[in-house]
Amino acid sequence: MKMSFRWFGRDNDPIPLEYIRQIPGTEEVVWALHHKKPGEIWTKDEIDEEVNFIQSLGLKTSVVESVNIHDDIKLGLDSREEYIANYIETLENLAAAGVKVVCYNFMPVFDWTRTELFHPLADGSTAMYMEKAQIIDTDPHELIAMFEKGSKGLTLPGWEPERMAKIKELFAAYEGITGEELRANFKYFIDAIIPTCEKHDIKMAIHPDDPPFEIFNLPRLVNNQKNIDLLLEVNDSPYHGLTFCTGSLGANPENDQIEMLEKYVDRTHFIHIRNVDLDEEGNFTEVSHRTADGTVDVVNLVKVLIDNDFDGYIRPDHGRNVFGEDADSVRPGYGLYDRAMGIMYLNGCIDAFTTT
Ligand SMILES: [Mn+2]
Repeated sequence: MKMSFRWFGRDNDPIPLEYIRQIPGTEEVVWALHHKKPGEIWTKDEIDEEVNFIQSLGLKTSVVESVNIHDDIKLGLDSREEYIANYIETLENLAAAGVKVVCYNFMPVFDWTRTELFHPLADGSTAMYMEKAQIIDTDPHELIAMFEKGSKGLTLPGWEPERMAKIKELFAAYEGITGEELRANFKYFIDAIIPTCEKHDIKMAIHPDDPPFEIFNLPRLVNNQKNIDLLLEVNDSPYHGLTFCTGSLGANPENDQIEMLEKYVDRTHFIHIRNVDLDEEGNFTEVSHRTADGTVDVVNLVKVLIDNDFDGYIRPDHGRNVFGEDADSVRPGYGLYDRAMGIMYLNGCIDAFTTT
């Protein structure tokens, strides 16, 4: 298994690649062209420039997170044909640059959702937090009104202001869409791109929905065993696989992640490891990677990977804000220090299970 670290590019990430290289065992940078909008083609020149820069620092560029999917594809509109053709061209260009795995998601309207970005922990650090009731009890129309008033009550990171300005239209477009319809639109997309993936040896790794339950009446496709089974069944190619995210799946207490990872490890191309501390009301805090600090059994999840000779890519996922790191400059959850400690914890688990 290859250890990696997510990085948001020279314009967006204050963490120098020179520092990432100093985290023991880290050989890969998980990257993306973050200025690209969903549906746009990533050109060969743009890809080469980024890949060459990362590689010039001695790091590899095998994994991209994410190439986002245009809403017209998720909605199954006629205009999806153009966006699927663009996606295929992007995959061809990425494969030509040596990229092996593409992480993406198929969530309607929102990328990940939290209610607090700097929730104080007892040790003086802060972490992202989600209060389930605040999300579950919010009617989409109330939510739209909150955004129109400029409320900061809910945090929806990763969405550019242009997208938030369109939130009303997006909700209207998705109104009434069922899980079955969304899955059919997913199948249409994956069936269209998989021949390209097989031809050019580039694997698709869909990320679980975060949080792993319905929010604002929007359906979910990647949140529990039943739905992941249905999702994988739409196309049997091994090039249609998962990003197994232990933090996302860990926010649903019904997910037995050890059982799930054992079941899906052969279709898993990328794994995000983080711990969450899930309480009885379904609220969760993103804690340190250590098993004892939360409700995810990180040690035994790593053991499943080792026992199954997992040869894909792994990265620490969100970390806390620790050691006084400037929370304004790094993206929430994506500071250097706690993720570097996460890697060392994972390295310890990996070594403990592989050393003879
Ligand atoms: Mn993740």
